[in-house]
Amino acid sequence: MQRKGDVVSNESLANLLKEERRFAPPVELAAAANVTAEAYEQAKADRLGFWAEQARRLTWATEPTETLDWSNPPFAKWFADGKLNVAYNCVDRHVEAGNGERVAIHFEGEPGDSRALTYAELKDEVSRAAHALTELGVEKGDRVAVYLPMIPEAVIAMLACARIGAAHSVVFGGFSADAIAARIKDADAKVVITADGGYRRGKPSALKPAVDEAVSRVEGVQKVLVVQRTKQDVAWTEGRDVWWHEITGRQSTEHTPEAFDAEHPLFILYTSGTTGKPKGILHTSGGYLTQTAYTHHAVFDLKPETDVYWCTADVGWVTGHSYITYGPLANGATQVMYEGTPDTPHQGRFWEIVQKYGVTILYTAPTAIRTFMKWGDDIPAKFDLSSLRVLGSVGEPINPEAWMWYRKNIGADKCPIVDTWWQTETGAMMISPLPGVTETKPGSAQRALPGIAATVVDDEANEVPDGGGGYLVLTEPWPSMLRTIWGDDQRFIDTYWSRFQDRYFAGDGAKKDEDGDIWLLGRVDDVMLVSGHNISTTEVESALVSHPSVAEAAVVGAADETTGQAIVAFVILRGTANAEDEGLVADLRNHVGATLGPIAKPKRILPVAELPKTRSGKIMRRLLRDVAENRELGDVTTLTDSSVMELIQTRLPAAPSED
Ligand code: 6R9
Repeated sequence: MQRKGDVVSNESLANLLKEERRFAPPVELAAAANVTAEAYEQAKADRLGFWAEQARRLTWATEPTETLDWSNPPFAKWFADGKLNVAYNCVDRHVEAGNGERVAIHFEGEPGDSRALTYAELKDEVSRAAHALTELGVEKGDRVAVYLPMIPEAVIAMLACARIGAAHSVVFGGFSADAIAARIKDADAKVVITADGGYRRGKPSALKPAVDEAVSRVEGVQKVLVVQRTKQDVAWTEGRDVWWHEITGRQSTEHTPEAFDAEHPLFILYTSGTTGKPKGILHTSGGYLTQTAYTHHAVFDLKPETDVYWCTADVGWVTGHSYITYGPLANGATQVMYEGTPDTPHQGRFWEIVQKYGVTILYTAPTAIRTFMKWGDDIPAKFDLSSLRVLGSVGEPINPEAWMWYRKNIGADKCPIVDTWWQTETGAMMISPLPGVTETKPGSAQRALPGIAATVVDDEANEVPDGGGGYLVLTEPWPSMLRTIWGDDQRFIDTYWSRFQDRYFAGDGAKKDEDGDIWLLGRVDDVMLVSGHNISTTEVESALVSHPSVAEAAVVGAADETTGQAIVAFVILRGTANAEDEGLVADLRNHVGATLGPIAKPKRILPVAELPKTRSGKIMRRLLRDVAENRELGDVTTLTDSSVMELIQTRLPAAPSED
């Protein structure tokens, strides 16, 4: 019997397995790769020994002698008797090693202003900010909320907190006062760091008013530290508000970092999940930094002396924490940080930045890649992208067609693509190809990284054989795992550790192909049950995106009297396709039918201009389900742009297409 959430679906499985394109690692890259196939063997032979060795990438004030303490599962301790300062590891030690003149951050503002910060300068800035926070009363163990645009001060603020042992809680700059207030309250933050505003789509966009409103609604915030970015007018509360440049400007650039326990809290990051109150995911210091540093080194093959790395994520997303701030800086990387949107002032902005800084490693999200596909191949073709050597993807399953587009149009058919699966909860990458080792397959994240144990299980928690599908689980603790949900241990246990006894349930559906490689199928909450068949939204979306007229698709299951659920697809068309073309909708339905089988044909297809997305570009299918089932919209606070839903709702009267 098939049940909802039982992701096994043979007809669609057969389809993914039809993906037969394979790409060997480039010979030159493989010959000089940071990590070879041996790493898998080594980690398999002695997993904890492997991680103990990776921990030596860091500089410890007290070297750990313990690796993992799993005596009280699921509450892990890694490297528990070690002590370190995370900010020292990300900044000072590179200066001490003689690399103070190396650029840490090439900042590119949206209006075109730019600023380079060397490691020596970063050390000075972080030291001043650390002193400033102390002056404002922040102490070890406190929480600081950070609500900033994509400017270097965001990284400096995070590192300053880490330096003095205060946990930061970064709130995405697009969130509302409500969302900020809820997060300040839950974490009991004492200080908020914000800015007057940031540049978005060609104009200054205010940030401080949302903080002012949030702070007026909750107790406990003593100071609001304000970075001046746009110089727009701001309301000012005397005694509470402090200009960042004024207070940091009069501090010393000398600051002695204190060593904290490896398990000292580093940050809380809220993740909304599909329902309920946001979960404050708690990460700690030594294990987190070990795994972010190792994965950044291994998966991107980072050579700190020569590479220019660029992760396009926002710091408000876990990707910005692990792969802008902590992993790259722990490794002494030179990176680009961009403030704005990809189409300001023109749709080639990303490629112009790659060309300007000679970016060698680019890490972005499928949603961005599909947008670039929509804008057209001619745009990246106008720029010199020949510096690129490794391309990364994160945030959602990448559709095989988007993967191929990325490889061809951005990677000149030569750069390996690393499709990295991980979560806010996992802290760092878990499943990904290694660029010098893996023969890649478009659309698959492939294999657990060395030292990581992942598999796919069925409803009864049995591991599925190669060729089978089910739920993705992580079977061994890992260094950068979440330690708990802030203030709610029970919810931590219930959410992640109860479904498949002792194993961490990620909430994602997945399949293993005949080689044992893993294909992610999206959140199990999104799996559709149509006439007794489980169909994953990811596969129907990939089938739609493989049609030349479709740039992006979001698929949901809407309640249906006859079939239980019916497939409803929202599609964004590519440049020249016409949304009013009746024939096109029929054509798309047939295309899905031909690719996946008739059962997967969407009942309705609605061309739309935009899709509702989160900060990390994930489609909010929950809202689309509300639309498809004519319900009032649920919580929209984590949506980046709320006008999108109004636009979509106006499309609804379109007649359902007939079967
Ligand atoms: C890093 C991040 C986590 C969820 C995760 C999964 C989806 C992320 C993916 C992917 C397929 C990938 N996801 N990377 N799905 N392939 N390479 O995105 O964290 O925002 O917490 O989201 O994102 O569904 O469970 P977070």
